[in-house]
Amino acid sequence: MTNVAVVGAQWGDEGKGKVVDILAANFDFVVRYQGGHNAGHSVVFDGKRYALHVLPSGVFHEGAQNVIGNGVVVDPFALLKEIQGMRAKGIELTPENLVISDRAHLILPYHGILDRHRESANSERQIGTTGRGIGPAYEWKFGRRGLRFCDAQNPEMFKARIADEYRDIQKHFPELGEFEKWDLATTQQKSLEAVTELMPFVTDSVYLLADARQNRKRILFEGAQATLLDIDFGTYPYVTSSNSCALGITAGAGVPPGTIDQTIGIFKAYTTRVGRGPFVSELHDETGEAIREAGHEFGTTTGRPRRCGWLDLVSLRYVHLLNNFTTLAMMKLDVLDQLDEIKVCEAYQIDGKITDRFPASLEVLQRATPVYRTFPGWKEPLSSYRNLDNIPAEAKAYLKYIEDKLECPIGLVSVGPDRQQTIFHR
Ligand code: 2SA
Ligand code: MG
Repeated sequence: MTNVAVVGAQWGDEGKGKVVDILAANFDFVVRYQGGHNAGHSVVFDGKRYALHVLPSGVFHEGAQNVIGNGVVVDPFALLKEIQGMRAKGIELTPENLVISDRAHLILPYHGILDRHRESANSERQIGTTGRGIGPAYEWKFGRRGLRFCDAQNPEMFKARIADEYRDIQKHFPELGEFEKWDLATTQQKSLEAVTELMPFVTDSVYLLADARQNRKRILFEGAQATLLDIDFGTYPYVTSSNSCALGITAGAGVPPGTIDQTIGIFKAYTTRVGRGPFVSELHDETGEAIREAGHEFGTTTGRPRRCGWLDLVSLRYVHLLNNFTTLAMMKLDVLDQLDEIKVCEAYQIDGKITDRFPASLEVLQRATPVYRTFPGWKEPLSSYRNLDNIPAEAKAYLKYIEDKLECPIGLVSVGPDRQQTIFHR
């Protein structure tokens, strides 16, 4: 097995960053294929916590080359800030260990302004975005008016195109307040400066990854957000604007189908969601609060409290169909340590009928109520276990049940945020 994908199986924040960081030591390339600095991947080791946004989670390993693929939307200001932040912590990003695809689209200041404006203007249609300009940047990309890193090779054309877009947005949204800070000349000049500063990292990643495959280098694909936030398969319109499941990898990284040998589905022992949208197994009681507190469930990028609920096997089975996981990684099992009982949503009841299918229609999904199976808790801290054979019988039964229901082995169980607090299985 050479190439592996790490993909979120819920609504994000499953712990992809931790898994990628652990695996990265064995890989030559770590590739992000979608999303942007809306992501918040945390990595903890040697007592320090690092939050990554648009940088791939392989940056802590010297041997790995990190690639920001063509499918990622890059805010050049945010990326520069992240690189500087890493430098301050002793992690140096150079063209040797970081590469940006010349085909990657830019998030420019007006995209962020538009995103935040929409989120504040009309509460009916709020998505609960991160306000980072992700949606508008993808709109520009698919509307064929986006700007890419390679476009900055011609500064005059680059500036002229910014002027076109800027005036167009201002015409349609004259009320956008933040334009005062980002007038046209400032936007043109600062954007060009920021992109120029990043140019040493920019390369044609199609050839880079083709060479890598030919030389049998190992590639790790790192998903951001997750399958239920996928633009095609998630809970539309409460999704992010990219194909965040494994189906996005070939287009977003520029590699042919068949490149991926193994796909690891990352899920938490419970479910969380940040932002709006349906969540059938959501808890609105003190158990939900307890999970949020124990799991520190607050957004890594925005600090927003995450909504918490039980594991949902209906959605997980659907997600598994799309990604065809070869292995599962169950994260944050230790967060459930203190609970008397643990529930799992096995089916939905919709209009009086029981179903195990995850519906496309949001209206239908909103009418679904969970059908639960209850498990006794283990009431013991799991954080120092390093072998699944010794864990309490109740925890073992919970894992076994999930493996059987999903027909997929759980190959890794996380019992704490540190790299060390990980149990490998099989
Ligand atoms: P956007 O900004 O357009 O991508 O928002 C659209 C939806 O996607 C959700 N989304 C996320 N959900 C979980 N985690 C994400 N990353 C950060 C984190 C988020 C944070 O790791 O905690 O800090 O708030 C992420 N990014 C996007 C978003 O909530 C919307 O539902
Ligand atoms: Mg996150």
